[in-house]
Amino acid sequence: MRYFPLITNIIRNISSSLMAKSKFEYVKQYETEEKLLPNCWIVVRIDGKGFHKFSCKHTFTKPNDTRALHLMNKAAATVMQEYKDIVLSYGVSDEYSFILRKETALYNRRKDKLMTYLNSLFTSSYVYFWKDYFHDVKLKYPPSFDSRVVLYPSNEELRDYLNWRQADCHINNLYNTTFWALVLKSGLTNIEAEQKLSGTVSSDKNEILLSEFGINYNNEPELFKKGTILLRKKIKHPVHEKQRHVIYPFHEDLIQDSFWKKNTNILKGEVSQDYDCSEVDKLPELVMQQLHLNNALLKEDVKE
Ligand SMILES: Nc1nc2c(ncn2[C@@H]2O[C@H](COP(=O)(O)OP(=O)(O)OP(=O)(O)O)[C@@H](O)[C@H]2O)c(=O)[nH]1
Ligand SMILES: [Mg+2]
Repeated sequence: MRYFPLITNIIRNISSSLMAKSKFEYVKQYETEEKLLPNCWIVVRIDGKGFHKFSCKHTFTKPNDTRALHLMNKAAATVMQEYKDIVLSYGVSDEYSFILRKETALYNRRKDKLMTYLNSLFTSSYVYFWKDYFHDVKLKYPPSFDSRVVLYPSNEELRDYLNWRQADCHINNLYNTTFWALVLKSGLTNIEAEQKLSGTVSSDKNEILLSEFGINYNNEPELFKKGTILLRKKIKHPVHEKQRHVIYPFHEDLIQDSFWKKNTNILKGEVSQDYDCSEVDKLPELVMQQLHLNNALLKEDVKE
């Protein structure tokens, strides 16, 4: 009788292991898993699906909607807060690139895990924070984003990747600013504006903007001209002056060496760097939110 519990346990263990290895289990062998090469920068780029239509349906301002751009930045900052191995993110229009440090061991460098987790957190954050940026504009249908992973073995290639995205931002923004000025201010049809701009170079567009609309392209917002670079920075809290780690948005030229000389930590794969923001008039809203501060009153909403 005293052996009865022992025998029952053995029988239970055998039957549960038989259940775990059901006859269907073999299908698992069909699953594949791609591990990303070691010692390479990992870039995950997401891009809005059909945002031409999405921006029309949600009456985005042309050519740049500040609410939409800040919402993209908020969603990307949320991703960076969750995944500390992202050293830099770069966003423009409906796309965001996330750069993971070369040595990251996140999810054992499994491609599917990295790509899908980053993408789904970005997408859910975009929807979750929508109302904070668009207020009365109702989200009419769920947006989605594609994503891809690209590996770059050297710092030079990583920099050229980012240069490519920022150069694209400049080219598209100059074109779109001129195109929409012609359509919205001069009353040209889309086709007429397209024809007028066909074959023009940058200086021609700058000239059209200045002579026809009094717009000096250089004075356009940096957010539109340069896109957004999100970096991890250690800053002094403006109220209690303790150090705080934040995701900080910059709108500057990353093609120049000076950007990389200022931010030496990025290529070293070191995650955060001190930033003296005492010279900045006003902390960006994205940073104020992380510090639980209200920009208008600069007083703490929530005690830390
Ligand atoms: N009006 C306006 N439109 C924007 C803004 N940002 C993005 N878009 C729209 O989003 C598009 C993004 O370009 P793409 O990614 O090449 O186009 P897409 O329609 O998203 O197509 P797929 O990415 O191939 O699915 C732009 O061409 C614009 O039509 C904005 O701030 N204002
Ligand atoms: Mg798109």
